Amino acid sequence: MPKGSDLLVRALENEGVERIFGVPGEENLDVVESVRQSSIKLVITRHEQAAAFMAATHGRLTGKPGVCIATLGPGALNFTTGAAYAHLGGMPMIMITGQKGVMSSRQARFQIVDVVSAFRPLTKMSRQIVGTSTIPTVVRDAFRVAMEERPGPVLLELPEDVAGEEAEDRPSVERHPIEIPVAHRAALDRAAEMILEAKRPLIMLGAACSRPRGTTGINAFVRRTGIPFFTTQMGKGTAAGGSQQYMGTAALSERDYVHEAVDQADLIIAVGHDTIEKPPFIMGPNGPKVIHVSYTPANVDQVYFPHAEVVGDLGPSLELLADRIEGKLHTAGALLSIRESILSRIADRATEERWPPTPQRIVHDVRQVMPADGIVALDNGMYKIWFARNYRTYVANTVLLDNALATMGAGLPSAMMAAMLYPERRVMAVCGDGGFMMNSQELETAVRLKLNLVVLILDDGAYGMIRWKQAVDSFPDFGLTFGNPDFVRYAESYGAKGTRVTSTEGLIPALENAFKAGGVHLVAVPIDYSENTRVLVDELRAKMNSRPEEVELA
Ligand SMILES: Cc1ncc(C[n+]2csc(CCOP(=O)(O)OP(=O)(O)O)c2C)c(N)n1
Ligand SMILES: [Mg+2]
Repeated sequence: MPKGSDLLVRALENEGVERIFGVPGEENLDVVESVRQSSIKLVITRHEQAAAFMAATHGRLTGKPGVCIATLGPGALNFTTGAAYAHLGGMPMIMITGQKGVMSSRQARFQIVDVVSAFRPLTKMSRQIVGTSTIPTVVRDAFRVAMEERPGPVLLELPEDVAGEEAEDRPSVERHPIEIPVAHRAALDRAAEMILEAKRPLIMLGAACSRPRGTTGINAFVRRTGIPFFTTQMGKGTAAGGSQQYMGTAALSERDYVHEAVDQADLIIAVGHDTIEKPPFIMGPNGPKVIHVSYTPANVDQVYFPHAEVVGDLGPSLELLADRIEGKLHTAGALLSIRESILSRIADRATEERWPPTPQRIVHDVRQVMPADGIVALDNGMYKIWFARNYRTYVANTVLLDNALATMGAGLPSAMMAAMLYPERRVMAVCGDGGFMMNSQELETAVRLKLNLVVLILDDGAYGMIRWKQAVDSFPDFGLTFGNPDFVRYAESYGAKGTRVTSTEGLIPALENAFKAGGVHLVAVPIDYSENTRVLVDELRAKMNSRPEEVELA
């Protein structure tokens, strides 16, 4: 007779799960044994947080939930940041946590935390499995809830006595495809009319455009309409960044060069925008009209209150919208005249030779060693602004950044997941010295899994972004610096390779050699952050006559 844990693992196999990430505790041991006897691989991590980041990134990249496992109490609570990351980022994920027996227990309240309640605000669904007979349906439901728009995390708590209990043999619930409905004809007509009336239309591609299902329809819409576009940080690459219609990426909320296009537009078609992102532009009473096109209706916020909505499956809905306007748009390219001046000022000084290298130079050099389909996974720090703003993307999901929870610590685990899924592509984690050390223990996991991965560490001996904001706000320089380990020896102690870059022209060869050598390779480079103030404060202030304290980044 099967046990509860066998039914659970069988249901996971039925969902196509290939790996489970995590750190088991004694309450998970029946599940671990069932996994051992299954086709699923157990990937042990060195911290539950990293397992949750990996599972979430699996969901982000494939559209299918990644699965992670932890014990009760302390293990489960280590999932909280990963849950929030998936919840805000719209990434499907299933967390499985253990619990003491519910039918009888000889442990009093030892290690017991109300995990199901703790995760309610961090998930789409959080529930305990109370008996073996419901396992097949609960698991199927959990996967559906996690995958449905808007995707996100689900927590299932499996008490150890339910896991170990002999169960009636029940088949898993069969999966069937569900197509997302397409936008209503009336909504499409209304939007088409607004677009045809616009004199200076602009498209914005947001986070939901990065869903693996949708990118072809988005590309075609941009091409067929001829309207210039910009992207949010999480929408990068969703229509070929090299196309002649790309106007830039909104890394700041206002006053950047890309906002010259936003300020002149009379209509913005906001495709797949999700207000969990730091606002890519600020709507005001006198600004452009906005049409929201996405899988789900818009949220109304102080800075985002669209005038019309087209809700439905993105690709097919955009195709129907393009059918209505293609060839009739006589002013589609009105804003293209300012494209060159925006892009050239953003690319300014990208090849400067000063030592240590500037953020612009590092972004430029990383782009040189990454093929079009290479994946850069960013942690959170000052450099994220520079990569979002300056790194050109040609393929969706080739810059994995978190402009939603914006947590430190996800750079390395998310890069590891990308390397597992796409072993044939170059994958690089780009981390600050602060964020890297938050999950650096996973270097051991990466080495054990024999991943090919380059980890670029930007060494400024500080929580640089906060230190910079402190200076911009005229506070004294205080409390934000630290010492670092010797990154080369640190890497070597894990069985990885390490290189320290000692000249600006040495960065590209170091990265090339690291990729060519294969395995896990850490490359540390110092960074000159004086450009933060020169460009993001002084230059933009001079341009817009704005006050530095209005620049909101962190
Ligand atoms: C988990 C977490 N803690 C704190 C913050 C606030 N924060 C944002 S950026 C930053 C500094 C990042 O330092 P580092 O990783 O070294 O990158 P740098 O800005 O120095 O390049 C901090 C503390 C955060 N976003 N996430
Ligand atoms: Mg730093």
